[in-house]
Amino acid sequence: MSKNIRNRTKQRKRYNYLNFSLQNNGFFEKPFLKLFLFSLLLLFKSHVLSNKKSHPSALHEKAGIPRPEMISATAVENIQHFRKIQPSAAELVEGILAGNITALSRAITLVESTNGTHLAKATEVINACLPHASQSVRIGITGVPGVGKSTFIEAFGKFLTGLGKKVAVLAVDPSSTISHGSILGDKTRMEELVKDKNAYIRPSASGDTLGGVARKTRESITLCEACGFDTIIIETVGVGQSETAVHSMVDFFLLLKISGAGDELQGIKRGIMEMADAIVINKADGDNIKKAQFAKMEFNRALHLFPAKKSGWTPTTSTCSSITHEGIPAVWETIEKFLELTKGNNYFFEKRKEQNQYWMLETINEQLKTNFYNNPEIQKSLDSTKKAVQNDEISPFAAAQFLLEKYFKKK
Ligand SMILES: Nc1nc2c(ncn2[C@@H]2O[C@H](COP(=O)(O)OP(=O)(O)OP(=O)(O)O)[C@@H](O)[C@H]2O)c(=O)[nH]1
Ligand SMILES: [Mg+2]
Repeated sequence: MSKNIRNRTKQRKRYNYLNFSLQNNGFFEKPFLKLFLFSLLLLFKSHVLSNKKSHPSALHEKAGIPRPEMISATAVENIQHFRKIQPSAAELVEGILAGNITALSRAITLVESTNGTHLAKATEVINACLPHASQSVRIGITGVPGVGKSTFIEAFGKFLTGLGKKVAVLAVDPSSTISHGSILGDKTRMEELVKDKNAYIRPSASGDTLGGVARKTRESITLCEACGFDTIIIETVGVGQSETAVHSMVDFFLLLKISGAGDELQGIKRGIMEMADAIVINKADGDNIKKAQFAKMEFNRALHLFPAKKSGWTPTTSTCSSITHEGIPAVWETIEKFLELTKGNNYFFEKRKEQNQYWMLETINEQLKTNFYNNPEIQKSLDSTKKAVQNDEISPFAAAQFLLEKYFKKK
């Protein structure tokens, strides 16, 4: 009983205490809370204002990290100079002739531009560069995807810069018209060459037609040569028409192959074999050496079945490994022999003249086509005429004639 009374007294005491503290809370805390919140607000405001003073806008730039010493101050200055301003044609030419890579890249971008206003400036730059194009050798390299073109160019390019040469790598890649340049991804395969100050790697131009892309690469060659590059490598994927375009802009055409399952000649286009000045079997390393040797023999036999070349050159076959670099110097020796022969019999110079004519005609064809399809009158009638042809309402030839007449009348 007495325990019960003690418990109840305890409970009452606790209740009284709680009651008292609640009452006190109500009484004391409200003004305190207000004061506390108010001072918090003041603090926050002053913080924001002081921050605003030091960061006037969201675009405020921090000082950043200092430039590492290994980066040349002159190079940075050159890049900044050319980025900031839109250099005139004369300035670009001056930069290119002085060996400035930034000026070269800008000029190539100009050449690749589809903006009509850039055309005149690009033409001016190219014309001014033409007389200064260095004595160069232009090498075309083709091969199916995965054959090792990029790896080969990395090894071969490094070998050439080791000889004191200045190497420019350009590309004609039909797939790049969609993917905007495959060498760009390939740059990872050319890790060493990318870093080499005597090498310049440019992803292939993008465009609507192979002809357009190839023409831009052809013009880029002139710019690279004027910039002092004496060895120009043009890479292309050996699937489609791009080899013909590349063959028409190089002195030496190299077909890269790998050994297969003994059926080396299967599926290889006769046209590509005919164009090749050398067939190099890549990946001749490890277990693959014997197979590569066999493939070499087979290609050699096949090449002898082709008629003799106008150049007087007998195409060669060899093996190499772009990984171990075995056989890479021999490829250059072959090219040197080719140059000696074809410069001696004048074929080298005659071929370049022929190529120049080819590119003039190609450019006319290309421009006429672009101009035709961009004509507003043609654009208006093209779709309906196409439909009429599809529905046999008009013959394809009559429809073409109808559109051409429309185009020339409006000219
Ligand atoms: N063992 C060996 N592997 C090689 C050699 N050359 C290239 N490869 C490998 O073959 C693969 C394809 O090489 P790439 O250089 O990307 O071939 P690619 O012809 O440029 O290919 P695409 O750019 O797709 O047309 C890579 O995994 C290379 O490491 C070689 O000489 N030996
Ligand atoms: Mg590649």
